[in-house]
Amino acid sequence: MLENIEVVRIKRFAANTAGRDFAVGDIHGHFTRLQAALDAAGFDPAVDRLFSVGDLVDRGPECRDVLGWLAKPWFHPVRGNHDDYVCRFDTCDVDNWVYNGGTWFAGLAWDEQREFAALFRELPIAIEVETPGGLAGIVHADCPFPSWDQLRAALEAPETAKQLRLTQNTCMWSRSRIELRDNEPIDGVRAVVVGHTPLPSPASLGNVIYIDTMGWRPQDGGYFTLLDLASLETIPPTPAKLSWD
Ligand SMILES: [Mn+2]
Repeated sequence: MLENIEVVRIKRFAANTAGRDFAVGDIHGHFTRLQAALDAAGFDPAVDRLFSVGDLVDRGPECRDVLGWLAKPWFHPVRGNHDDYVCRFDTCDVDNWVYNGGTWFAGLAWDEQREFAALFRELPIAIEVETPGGLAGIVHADCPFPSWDQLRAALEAPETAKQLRLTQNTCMWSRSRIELRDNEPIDGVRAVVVGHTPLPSPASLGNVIYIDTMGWRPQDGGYFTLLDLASLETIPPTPAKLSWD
């Protein structure tokens, strides 16, 4: 039964000693374009890994392809707010979801909807990856605490269901750091990689790196950014400095 699956809310990955680790921004059903970006970077599925900040589906034309991508052993996404709609498909505000790109899901058969939801409920809220330069954290939208250790504790051992809900929702939905241009770094982690807020090029606030460069919106000049988690350099290279100034 679905209810008995043990949910892992934060997943840890040991350093990749054989290949490279990349993070990519929101995908939104554009897997052909994502594959083209990987090809351009010489991504090697035998040794390299791709971490995703989530928002795998909605808006784009290839949402169903996510099933094939979730089966790839080198593809590791966290849960974005759009992915969370899939998890809550039987209880969420469907009109709001359809308005935000969820039409593809409404067209699926009930059994398929359940299959998607079961897979998406396994997506962690946060991922941490060991790199030669220190720990890299990944969440969809933001880290709700001044330290990564606090986030880990709040996800692994929440005090109340309400506190857990608040933590998860902030991880998946918050834009307050970017709206406030909050430069305060997050302790206990080298970098926190996020998407959720579309930008013309990657940017950083403190050690929080924003990489949703709208690969899902090519008609507006969007492209996929691959962030190398060891060097914190991007493919394609980021114009000027990786920051607001
Ligand atoms: Mn989002």
